[in-house]
Amino acid sequence: PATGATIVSTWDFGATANAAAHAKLVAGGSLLDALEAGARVPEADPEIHTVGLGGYPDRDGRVTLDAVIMDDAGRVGAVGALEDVVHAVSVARAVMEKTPHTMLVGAGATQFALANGFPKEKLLTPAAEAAWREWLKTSNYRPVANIENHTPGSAWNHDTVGILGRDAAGRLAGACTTSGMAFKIHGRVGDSPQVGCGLYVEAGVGAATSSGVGEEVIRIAGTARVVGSMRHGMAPMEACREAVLHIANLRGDAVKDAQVGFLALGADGRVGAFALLPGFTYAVTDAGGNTVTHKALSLQ
Ligand code: SD4
Repeated sequence: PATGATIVSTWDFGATANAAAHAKLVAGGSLLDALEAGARVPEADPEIHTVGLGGYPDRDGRVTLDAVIMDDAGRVGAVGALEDVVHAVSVARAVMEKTPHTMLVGAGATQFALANGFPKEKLLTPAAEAAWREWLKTSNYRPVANIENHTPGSAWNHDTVGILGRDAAGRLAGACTTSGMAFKIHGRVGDSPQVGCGLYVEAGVGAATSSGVGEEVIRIAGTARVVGSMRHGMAPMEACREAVLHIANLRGDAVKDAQVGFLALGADGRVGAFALLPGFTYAVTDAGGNTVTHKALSLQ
């Protein structure tokens, strides 16, 4: 059934997230309900090693999750370095709805989640633990571009999910959830949960999300920049490209092997994406629930 909504999300696995979001809208859920439901799909999937359960741990063997949810009325909630709770996006929503704050981190985020009835679960799966033990042999931290291309045919082939939606009334919202960069320093928080970095939403303008090496996005407040460009008239794809070019110009050789991808949805329903390197993909679901996966254009 038609919902009148457009849902977009990062990477190929965005298609399953979008399907859950679309189903939620069909069932009468709000846009935020839909995006939360979408983000929960990769969070619950132990085969996806970059989000939620089964995510690769930090260098100390601890899985720490970052997530954010935001609507176009400026309501926002986020968690950084959350441990022992699978559905980081739902904890982020609880921060938004039940506290006067916008972000909780670390032990405080976990304490808040458990106090609000979220189940305590072990996030480190045997497969993720094995990958960590293998990594420990060299302990060489090197962000891998397009982790989905790293081991062809394996179950690694996914990344951070950023999901954006526009409902029939033209209202916008978004969510983003991740286990962050594999083997990061304990306590590291990436771009994903930070407003204006992993996600930004502005009424009447658009919404944007990012994936890739979070530090490069944070340096330029990436999604705030993308939405700002759209505010000044750029189309979504052009705005994503401008932010990618800015990173490339600013950072030069430091980002020659790094991936950063931006995905944007305009208040008019237009969709665009752009990345530093080839390989960034995104899924678009239209009002009728039809989903198409696209390859983003890239600088290289
Ligand atoms: C981070 N941006 O924590 C996330 C990870 C990611 O592709 O998207 N990887 O930096």
